[in-house]
Amino acid sequence: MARLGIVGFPNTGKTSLFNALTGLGAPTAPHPFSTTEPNVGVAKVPDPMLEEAARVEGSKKIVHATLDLLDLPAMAKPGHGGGLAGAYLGRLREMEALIVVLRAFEDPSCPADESGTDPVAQAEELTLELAAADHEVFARRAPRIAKEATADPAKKAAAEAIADAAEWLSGGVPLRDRDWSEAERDAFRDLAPITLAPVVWVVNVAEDEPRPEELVEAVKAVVSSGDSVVALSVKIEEEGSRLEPEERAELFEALGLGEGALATVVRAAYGALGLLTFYTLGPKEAHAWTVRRGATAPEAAGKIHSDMERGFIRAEIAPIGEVVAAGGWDAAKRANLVRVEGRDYVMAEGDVMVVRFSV
Ligand SMILES: Nc1nc2c(ncn2[C@@H]2O[C@H](COP(=O)(O)OP(=O)(O)OP(=O)(O)O)[C@@H](O)[C@H]2O)c(=O)[nH]1
Ligand SMILES: [Mg+2]
Repeated sequence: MARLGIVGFPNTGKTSLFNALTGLGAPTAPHPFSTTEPNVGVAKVPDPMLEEAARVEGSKKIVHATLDLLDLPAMAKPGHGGGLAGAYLGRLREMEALIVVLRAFEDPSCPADESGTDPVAQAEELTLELAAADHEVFARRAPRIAKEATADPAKKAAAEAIADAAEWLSGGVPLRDRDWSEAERDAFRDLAPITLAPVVWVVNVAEDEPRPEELVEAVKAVVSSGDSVVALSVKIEEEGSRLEPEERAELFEALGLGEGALATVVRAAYGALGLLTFYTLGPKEAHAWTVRRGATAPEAAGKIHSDMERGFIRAEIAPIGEVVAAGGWDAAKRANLVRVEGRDYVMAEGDVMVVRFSV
């Protein structure tokens, strides 16, 4: 299961966002460094199409796709010795993607840390800190592996890749800003770089922020081009997450917020992780499954049950939108919308699948 870490400077609203995304009630406080141990939880990937499909199929139960979230302690400003604490960086290295919370709200009752309320300044500083942390590791490894490579020519390519990356990072630039080959990425793996992981930046704006889009554009201009940037009020989203769905819809409607921004954050994270959703539908349950993008039909079948991968014969496939529009799987079959695919079929986002297998 993919692990996403929520990070940022002190008192930016990380734990509040974690609570909103997971429905949990981890303690928050108006003073910095209130989180000392990571909070762990699961976020449901919002999926209106799955709910529609469950309705047309008459499924008794709905199972959403999920993401594992960690709410991490605040990132401290480096002390005079410089650099972030090793234990903290160790945790970041275990994450497959990061959600960074940037504080853009003023609130005298919970003063901002010295990192302030300018989201652009925070994004720039965080980027530099994380690049510096990776640089330290790569620059330490580079001369050693170069030496090893003189005795073992098989290590030559890896040594070059690591030296290259150390040089790149010395400019304060994240690794993900450059296209690295598969072999280069493999060479980096043991060093568990932080700046290769995709980032979703969340600008935590005041409830009455007049121009959140401008803040989004300003942050976009200073972060990696592949990163997502979302502006939202964590406070409103957290309040909304505690309401019943209908009440929440009413509140967000009144505020002109649509479905709210949490769904956007989760979907951006899901996309950043290179995952796609496929579905199985039936009277018992409508189930969303997660598989990496590029997975074949047998690999996807293996997510449901290992027997289905081992004994895979073929799959019946149709896009969920067409299944819903047709009025259900059987109706979609009658309308010839269901295709038969073999072992080599590469799954597409939103495929509904029925696996034929024998073991
Ligand atoms: N006004 C306002 N207050 C917020 C918002 N988000 C969080 N807060 C408040 O800010 C304080 C800190 O929130 P937390 O969620 O604990 O922040 P954190 O980033 O986890 O803090 P640390 O773990 O101490 O780094 C709490 O008092 C929250 O109620 C917001 O969007 N608007
Ligand atoms: Mg916290």
